[in-house]
Parts: sequence; structure tokens; C-alpha cells
Amino acid sequence: MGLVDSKISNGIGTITLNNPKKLNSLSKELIDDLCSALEELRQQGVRVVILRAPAGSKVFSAGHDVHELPLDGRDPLTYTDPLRLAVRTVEHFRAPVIAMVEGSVWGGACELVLSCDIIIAAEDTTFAITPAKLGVPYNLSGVQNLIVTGGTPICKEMLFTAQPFPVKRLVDAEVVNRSVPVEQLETVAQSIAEQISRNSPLVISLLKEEIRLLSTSHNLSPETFERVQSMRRQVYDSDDYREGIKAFFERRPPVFQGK
Ligand code: YXS
Repeated sequence: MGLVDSKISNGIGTITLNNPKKLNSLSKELIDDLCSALEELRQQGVRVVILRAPAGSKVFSAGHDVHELPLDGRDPLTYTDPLRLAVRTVEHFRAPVIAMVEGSVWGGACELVLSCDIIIAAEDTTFAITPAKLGVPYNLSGVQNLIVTGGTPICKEMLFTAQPFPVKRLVDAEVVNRSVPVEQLETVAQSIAEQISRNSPLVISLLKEEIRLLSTSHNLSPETFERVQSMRRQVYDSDDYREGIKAFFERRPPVFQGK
């Protein structure tokens, strides 16, 4: 897997996002490598996986690869898009995934981290959920994941402001399990992984799936779903969507006109 490193030791898998020149942005290539690494660890029967970036990373992940956001009228976040696939793969992975986070986390990478089962972060970590800044119409399952794992109040503030939030805010809101001094990050994550690896993998796998089903059971009528989809199409067909992406590449603040 070129853009991720993967290893296994004593039933504990470790996957390291490793495309620093692109700030671990979640390109299709990186997501394909991540999903392949998880599948390989599943086949080897891991009890738990730690997902991390290289030690000392200033950026854990810069989020969705903006170059891969379509500008031809296609929905940027459909069911089969890489970010959606990555989140589902983590959510459906039979064993717990521990996100061991340092540096800054951006956009869709926040949802990927929040889709993990346990989040341990260095004290100077920040999280910025940025669709409103880029003009991207975030999708229903993504918003649901954010409010289920993060809670509506802080998720609304993060989504509407699109600003970096210090991890302390997310710990206080019980979104992140623990923040620790960066020099303790690996020890704490490894210790939790070892505790999990000593327990029943069948029970843990069942518990993970029960929690997933109970926390996301939602009856959305087809008409409501279609109405939201038409709302999302208005966004990704808008000038603002193109402006958000154009401004990113021109390294200037976007000027959204609301159309
Ligand atoms: O100019 P070069 O070729 O060196 O490339 C630059 C950046 O363009 C590139 N890069 C990215 N390329 C694709 N997708 C990205 N998300 C991305 N982020 C960065 O990496 C090279 C170095 O970036 P640079 O010079 O800005 O580094 P820096 O150290 O000054 O700043 C690091 C960041 C992460 C603070 C800065 O790059 C940044 O703000 N990146 C964008 C973070 C972001 O807004 N991500 C959200 C992407 S959209 C997404 O995830 C969802 C679809 S949504 O928007 O809905 O949440």
C-alpha cells in the first residue's frame, strides 16, 4: 500500500497515513490503500487497529483531496466516493479502530477520525470541519455521523464556522476520548489497544455493530431523502461551490454570494 504503511504485532494492527507531501489529503489513491490495508488486517484476524500519521506530523490529514472535487455538475460526495467508502469501511470493520491523532485535521478527515471507535489525540491537535468554507454540500450520512459522534451543538458550531477547534473543546464535548501530551500519545493508544486485544473479539465485534446500528437507526422517508438530495444538487450546481474551490487554489478567502 504505497500511501499508507501497515504492520501487525500481537494482534494489534497499525496503519500510518504516509503521504506527507500532500499532507495526507484523502485522495482516491490514499483511500484505496487505506481500505486495502484494513482488509489485509481483517484477513489476518487483528483484534484492534490503530490509525495514525507519522510521529511529529503537523497535519494529520488535510481532508478530501480538493483536486478531486468535481466541477462538472456531479455530486462530490456520493455513496461510492472515496471519503464515503473510507468512513463506511472503518464503521463496518469488525474490530475497534483507535484514531491516534496529532497535528491538524481538516474537512472530511475529521469525519474519518470521528468514525473511529476511540480517539486519542495530542493536546495541541485541532479539528476543522470545512464544507461551509469550501462551498461543499456535505452529504446526509456524513452529517449524521458528525452529530451522532459529536453532538449537535458543537457540530453546528464547527460546521457553520469552519474554523479549527482545539481538541480540548472536543474532549469537553465528549467527542474525543482523551487528549494527552504528545510524548505519551503512543503509550496511551498502545495500552488501550492491548486492553482491547485481550478481550473477546467476537463480543467486541458484536458490541461494535450493535452500537453502530442503535446509534444510526433513522427513518427518513424517500420523499425527504429526495428533497435533501435536490437541496444538495442546488449547492453543488451553485457558483458558490465553484467559488469555494477556486478560492482555495488561489489561496484567498472565498466570497460566497449565496447562489
Ligand atoms: O501548492 P502545492 O502543490 O504545494 O500544494 C499545497 C496545497 O495545495 C496542498 N493541499 C491540498 N491538496 C489537495 N487537497 C487538500 N485538501 C489540500 N490541502 C493542502 O498541499 C500543499 C501544501 O499546502 P499548503 O502550502 O497550504 O501547506 P500549509 O502548511 O501552508 O497549510 C496546511 C493546511 C492544511 C492548513 C492548508 O493546506 C489547508 O488549509 N488545506 C486545506 C484544508 C481543508 O480545507 N481541507 C478540506 C478539503 S474538502 C473536504 O475535506 C470535504 C469535501 S469538506 O470540505 O466537505 O469538509
